[in-house]
Amino acid sequence: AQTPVKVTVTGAAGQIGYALLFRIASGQLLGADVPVKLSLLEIPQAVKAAEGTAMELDDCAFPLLSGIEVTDDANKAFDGASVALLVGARPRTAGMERGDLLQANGGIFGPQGKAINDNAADDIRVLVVGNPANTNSLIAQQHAPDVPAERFTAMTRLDHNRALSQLAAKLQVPVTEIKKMTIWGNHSATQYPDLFHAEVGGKVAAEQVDEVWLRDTFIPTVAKRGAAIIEARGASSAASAANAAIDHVFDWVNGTEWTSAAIPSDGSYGVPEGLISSFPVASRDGKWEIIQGLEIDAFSRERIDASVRELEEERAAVRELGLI
Ligand code: NAX
Repeated sequence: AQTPVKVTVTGAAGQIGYALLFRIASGQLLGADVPVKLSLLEIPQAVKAAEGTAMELDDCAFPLLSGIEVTDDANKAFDGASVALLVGARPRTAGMERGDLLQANGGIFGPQGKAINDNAADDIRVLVVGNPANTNSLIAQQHAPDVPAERFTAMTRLDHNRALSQLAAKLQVPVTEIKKMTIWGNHSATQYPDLFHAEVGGKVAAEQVDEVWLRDTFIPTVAKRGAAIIEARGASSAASAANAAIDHVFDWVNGTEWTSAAIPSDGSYGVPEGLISSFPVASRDGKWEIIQGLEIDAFSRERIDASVRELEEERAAVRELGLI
């Protein structure tokens, strides 16, 4: 039998954790033939709740789930881990400035990066979900000098999936008809969902919708969907975020021709090297590759640049705070 793969989930007692863990244990993260061991990392006051979730995982008697540990010790949680889903983060609360938010998250993602560096398996792959996801991923990466930099990623797959579903609804086509969707930049309101490279029925998507809809409805609807979910549900996206995390890791491990993921920039498309920014990516042999050679027109350039500028500002801020 195959050795179980250890998957660590932080913020395991939270609402995304609750939507995520059962899907991992059922085989959807890595594949229906890959046994998994789960490690649930929480802060001390939430360990008991995470233990409750672990009891429910037990009660599913998942054939692929070979063990569960619950801990508040990051070194233990990441020991031997091959996949780390960093979901727990410090949310922005009323009156909190960006500097305070970055500082609080630096206090989480710096030490977790170091714990990954010191304890994880050689093939560790990290997906940061907790916001501000791109910059939290950068902080963790900078504390893990022994881990290849490209193993640190952040999630824009939820934005990608939102863009697919908005476009499918507009054109009255199944989502499977849409190819080459791309989210560029930061997982924030500045993100740029790009219809100039997306294709529907083999033709450019931007040419099948009117310009006003693209600019004034599509882009803001995708970028502000998180807020719309909070408004409707009274709670932030959880099952859809968990679903996107599953998609991201599954494709990273098993390969894909085209999706969106925030990965360390190599300077492609004018995105400064090292920023963890969303790109059109393929995955081959377990590695993300930025899809090259796309023509970027003035409309897209302006929007990519604006989102990348925000990422640069966040990087400058965490440098100034001594967090990286
Ligand atoms: P919850 O508040 O329900 O859960 C967060 C959990 O993290 C809590 O149980 C908390 O105890 C735990 N936690 C806090 N600090 C921790 C630490 N240092 N170590 C381990 N655990 C810790 O939030 P939830 O709705 O699950 O969202 C989690 C994060 O995902 C938030 O930062 C949220 O902003 C972010 N999101 C990111 C999305 C994306 O597309 N990248 C979309 C969904 C979501 O908004």
